[in-house]
This record gives sequence, C-alpha cells and structure tokens, in this order.
Amino acid sequence: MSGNITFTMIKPDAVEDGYIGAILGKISEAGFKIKALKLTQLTIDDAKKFYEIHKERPFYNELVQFMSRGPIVAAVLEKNNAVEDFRTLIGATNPENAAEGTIRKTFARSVGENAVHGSDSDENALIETRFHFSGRDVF
Ligand code: FUP
Repeated sequence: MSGNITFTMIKPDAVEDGYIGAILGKISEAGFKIKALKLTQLTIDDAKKFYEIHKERPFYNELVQFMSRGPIVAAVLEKNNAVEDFRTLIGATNPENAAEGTIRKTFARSVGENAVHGSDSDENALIETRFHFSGRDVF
C-alpha cells in the first residue's frame, strides 16, 4: 500500500523568481495538506548529503552548488498516494518534457534548475522529512 506523506523543496531558482506563493497555491489546490513548512538554506555539505545518490553523475557538483546558493522552502505534504500524485503534479525532471499545467512546466528554468523537488518513494519521503525537520515541527 502506498503512503500518504511526501517531502518537497521549492528550489533556489523558484524562490529567486518569486514563485513561493504561486507554487504553494498549486500544491494546496491539488489537495495536499501542509504538515511542515520552512524557509531555510542548505549548506554545501547538506546538499552533498541530500543528493548523495547522484554523486557519480556528471551534474552532481553543479546540482550541489545550485541547491545551496540561496534559500529554499522545505515542506512535508499529506494526501492519499502522496508520492505518486505529487510527482504527477510537478511533472518531468526536464521542464521541456513536463506536461502542460505541471509545476515544472509552469515555473522551472531548466533541467538543472527545475523549481521543485518531490520524493521518489515512501521510504525516501521519510528520510528526507527527517533530514529537514524534527518531530515537533511536523504537524
Ligand atoms: P527528479 O526525481 O525528477 O527530481 O529527478 P532526479 O532525481 O533524476 O534528479 C534530481 C536532480 O538532479 C534534478 F532535479 C536536477 C538534477 N539533474 C540535472 O541537473 N541533470 C539531469 O540530467 C538530471 C537531473
């Protein structure tokens, strides 16, 4: 059975572009309840750890620099089938391939600066939530 929690970040490009409110609006309209929310900034070490799975990929250094260059919004979201439904809402990794109306199609700059993160499994949603929030900050 799939779980009801996912973790997201509004990435530095979308924060720089002033899209925090618009993206949170789309998330709420799609039926996700906000369980935790904060404006924060990743250190280089945080970004390296968060994306460790990609460390052999050619884009890893650029990704780490990008994700730590300015503030992000971190959030925990609740909905039935949260992980899959949220990935549908954000669209393909590359905004050029993302469906019309998705968050990445609407707000992302490029494959590297693609506006939002969404967990890819229930297990990672939990790991990523714990990475960013203590228990008392998740409601
Ligand atoms: P997604 O699950 O859609 O966020 O995509 P991935 O986990 O495959 O990639 C994580 C991040 O790595 C992307 F959000 C952006 C970056 N990336 C690139 O910069 N270039 C690529 O070709 C693929 C991913």
